[in-house]
Amino acid sequence: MLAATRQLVRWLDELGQISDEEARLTRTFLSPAMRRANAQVGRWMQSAGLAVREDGVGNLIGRLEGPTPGAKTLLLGSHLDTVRDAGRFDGPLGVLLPILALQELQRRRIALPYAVEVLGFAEEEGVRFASAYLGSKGYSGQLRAADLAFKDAAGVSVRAALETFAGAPWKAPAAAHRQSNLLGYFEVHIEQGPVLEAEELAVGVVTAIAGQTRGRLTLRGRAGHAGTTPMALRRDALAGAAEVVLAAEALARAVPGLVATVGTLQVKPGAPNVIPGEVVLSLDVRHARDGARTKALRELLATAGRIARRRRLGQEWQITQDNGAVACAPALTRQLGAAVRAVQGRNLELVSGAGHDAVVMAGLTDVAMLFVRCKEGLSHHPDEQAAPADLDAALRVTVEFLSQLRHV
Ligand code: HGY
Ligand code: MN
Ligand code: MN
Repeated sequence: MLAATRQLVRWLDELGQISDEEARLTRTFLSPAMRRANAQVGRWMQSAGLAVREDGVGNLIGRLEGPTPGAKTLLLGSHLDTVRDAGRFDGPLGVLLPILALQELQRRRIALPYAVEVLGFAEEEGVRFASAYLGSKGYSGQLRAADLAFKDAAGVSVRAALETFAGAPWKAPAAAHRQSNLLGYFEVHIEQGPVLEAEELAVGVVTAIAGQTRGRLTLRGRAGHAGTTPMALRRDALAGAAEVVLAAEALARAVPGLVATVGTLQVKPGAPNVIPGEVVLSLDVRHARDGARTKALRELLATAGRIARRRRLGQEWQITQDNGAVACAPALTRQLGAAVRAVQGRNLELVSGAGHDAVVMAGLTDVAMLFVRCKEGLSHHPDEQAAPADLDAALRVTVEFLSQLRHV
């Protein structure tokens, strides 16, 4: 095993301790833990000889200049934010591994014919504002006014949160690069699924990333006394939401390749002896084919409308994220596949059901992704685990890919 891989394991463990919560790993957009994580990863980037900066959206950027001023740049990275009660690999692996791959290339005295930027995106999961990819959108000049208007549970907008974080009025950062001076974007990420484990492979190459729509469905009934209001007179928003949750599950079970998830429920006013007057539920719908996803969403909202009418509830739907499926760049992916075969002997191509910053970066440049096997495909869970031997394979593939990369 490479010494760099042993260092990677230590860094992942150390970064996994930087959290906004005592007993579990939670690091959300612009939080105090995010500042501490950026500072720590920034020091590691500097130890690898990278020039480090933080942009106006809180992304951490480490740059290694190329041999000539006009050299093109290869972007490498992933996200440093996490879900609640997260594992320590989802995101940070794709930021820390490239730093150590660059150190390994320096150790082998391999000079790259291009510049490199290692990116630690500030917000990929979409936990705080229910809208994912705000970091990579900001970095790539794709942040929109609508994105800045999203509000968190406390009613704070993205714009206000950014101004507080920066201590200055919001100024949209220009896109960090023009497409013409980029070689592409490469992301290493745990698979978060069972395929590599079933195939007994350490790594595989991503061909496409499923599209996803996220939104908030608000059901409004009437709060009332739990003891004196007859059942027939109630307009119980939570009972209605419960029917919607089960309808989402039933539809996804019925449509091959469709997944639908209600991950959060906000119940108001939220007292044991008060009939819930209002519920806001999050909805996350995904499919590898955009037509199937949009059709399923239409059906689900129609079902929710029938439930709301029957229960005399008001209904409001707000989309907070809508990304079509994205194909990885064939030429870049072929080169990555060659690096996988050189290290692992065999390559496997697979589609990602999870979203990644590569979805957004595909709007700026060619993208390629390397997946790393994770135990039982478990992710978004503290027991998320990638074996050191698999991390070693991923690091060797990345070193091989970077050293062989030819401008396509
Ligand atoms: O939700 C996802 O697909 C990713 O983990 N952000
Ligand atoms: Mn991720
Ligand atoms: Mn994730």
